Amino acid sequence: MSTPLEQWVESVSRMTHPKQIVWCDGSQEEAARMQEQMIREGDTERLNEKTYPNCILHRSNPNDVARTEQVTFICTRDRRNSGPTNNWMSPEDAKQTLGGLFNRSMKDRTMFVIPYSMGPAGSPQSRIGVEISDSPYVVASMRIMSRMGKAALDRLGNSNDFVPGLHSLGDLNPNRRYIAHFPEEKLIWSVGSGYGGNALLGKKCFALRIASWMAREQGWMAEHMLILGLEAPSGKVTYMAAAFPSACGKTNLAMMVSALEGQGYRVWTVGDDIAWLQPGPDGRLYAINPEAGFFGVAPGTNTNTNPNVMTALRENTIFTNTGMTSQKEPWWEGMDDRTPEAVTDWQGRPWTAANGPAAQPNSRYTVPAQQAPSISPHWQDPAGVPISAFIFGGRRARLAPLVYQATDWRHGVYVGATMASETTAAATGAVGVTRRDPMAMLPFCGYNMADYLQHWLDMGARVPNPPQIFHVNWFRRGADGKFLWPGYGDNVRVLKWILERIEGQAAASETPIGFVPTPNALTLDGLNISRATMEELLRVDSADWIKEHANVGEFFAKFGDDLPQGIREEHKRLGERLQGVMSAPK
Ligand code: OXD
Ligand code: MN
Repeated sequence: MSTPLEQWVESVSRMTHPKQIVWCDGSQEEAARMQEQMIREGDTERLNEKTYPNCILHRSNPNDVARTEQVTFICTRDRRNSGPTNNWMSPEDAKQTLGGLFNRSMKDRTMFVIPYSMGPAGSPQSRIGVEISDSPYVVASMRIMSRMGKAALDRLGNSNDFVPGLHSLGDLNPNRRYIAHFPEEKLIWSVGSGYGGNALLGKKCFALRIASWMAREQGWMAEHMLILGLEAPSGKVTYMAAAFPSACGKTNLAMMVSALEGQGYRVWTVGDDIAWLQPGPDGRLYAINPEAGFFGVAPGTNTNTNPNVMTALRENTIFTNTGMTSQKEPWWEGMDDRTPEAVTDWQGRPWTAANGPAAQPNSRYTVPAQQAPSISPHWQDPAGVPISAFIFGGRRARLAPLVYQATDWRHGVYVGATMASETTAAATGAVGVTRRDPMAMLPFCGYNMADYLQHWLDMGARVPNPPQIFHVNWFRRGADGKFLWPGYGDNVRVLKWILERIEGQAAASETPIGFVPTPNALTLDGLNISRATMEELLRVDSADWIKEHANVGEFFAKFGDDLPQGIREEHKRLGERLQGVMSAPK
């Protein structure tokens, strides 16, 4: 009798006709074979063995460098359950369209069966997935990003409790590219792209889109959040989880070298992109990082912005679409002060500035989490870590102050639901446009976002001691267009205020949008920042917020009657508070 997994593999092989089938075991030898195959295929080079041991540089097809949200579908039987913010196709149509593209798509290729666990060994929160792919790059990347191989297969045994994900490169034609999710069947089909977010199916497709659906069914949460621990001088570590849209600095914040280390404040990394959270026996929310590696944006990463990752990525790392020096070292804009001579650009051509940047703006490093000097001793704790604060944030040149605190859970959910950010290169489309992105989940929520917001409200009632909720904005600019806040390691000053608020200590003034620090409440020792700049960073401009409130109203209108009552009420109350301030005697 064959197992459910064997039956699925057999049915996929009947559809895709691979040259051969390889079951991946996750071993070192297998990883070396994948590297050799990629190098033979001509899109990958080995980097300098002395300075970057066991590192490779992969160059993708130039038309395949980011997530493609316009061809990402949530295929529910009833269109309503996919909601107004997702693309929808009926499961039948999706299977027919994609089925045509999978038909014989592996004819001359090897089909890899990749069993993996999202979440640490022994954690009741961990889940098994199996990806079938014809890309050795996917195998090599999944080995870093998840616990891949024999242990996952052993844990699965004869069970059918796994999320199947089928991936084929197809012909990489953007017109024949589809990333389809069937949440009712817990199934993923992706064809026509080798890009991480489209092709490493454990990450966005499973750990966010399918998992968010499972989490709602089962009473937990799957969120686009980093997880960090802030150690105080007493040695006590307080854990926080933060949701920022793609390429807004989650990895840098999670791995920060604190500017207040001399005062005993230190940051430990648990995860940089995804958190799975569930209520613990003590009435708090506990988070695990389902991933095992970091898939971070390279440009702008350097020894100031993220020294920990710069140390981590000196071995066993896959670089994708960065430039390369004549010494066969990876290079990207903003890596250091030098402009090395004779750089090869991300498309393998001698780099000249006329051809644009040496590194593609969304070029990436894929590195084992274990290699980060800041990795928390608890990052693989099967029970997870207890979360005391949720932090929402985005890129806002104006409007949002450096930090503010919601008044309670429901208001905090509203703050998350009204998040917005100026877009970046992590997804295809225009860069720099403000887009509403509730909880940074707009591209990743596997069901109707109105139901997702209701699930957030419900979780507050289910967790007696929920995290307190904050909002940050590292990206506010002055009249001269320059950033007002130094960011990076100095962001610990904001985390310290958050910690003190949780402990009921730090000073704040109440404004219509929530509690904002008084100018003296942040620890600014060693930072050269004027009082006027601090005031500007913390300013709440009611006239601007009234415009924002109207804009939020337009966004919420998309959900019609499905918008949860609790969100509706918070929206109304914010409007009243803002009007109250505007009409108050000056
Ligand atoms: C990512 C993304 O790669 O959010 O993490 O795009
Ligand atoms: Mn992300």
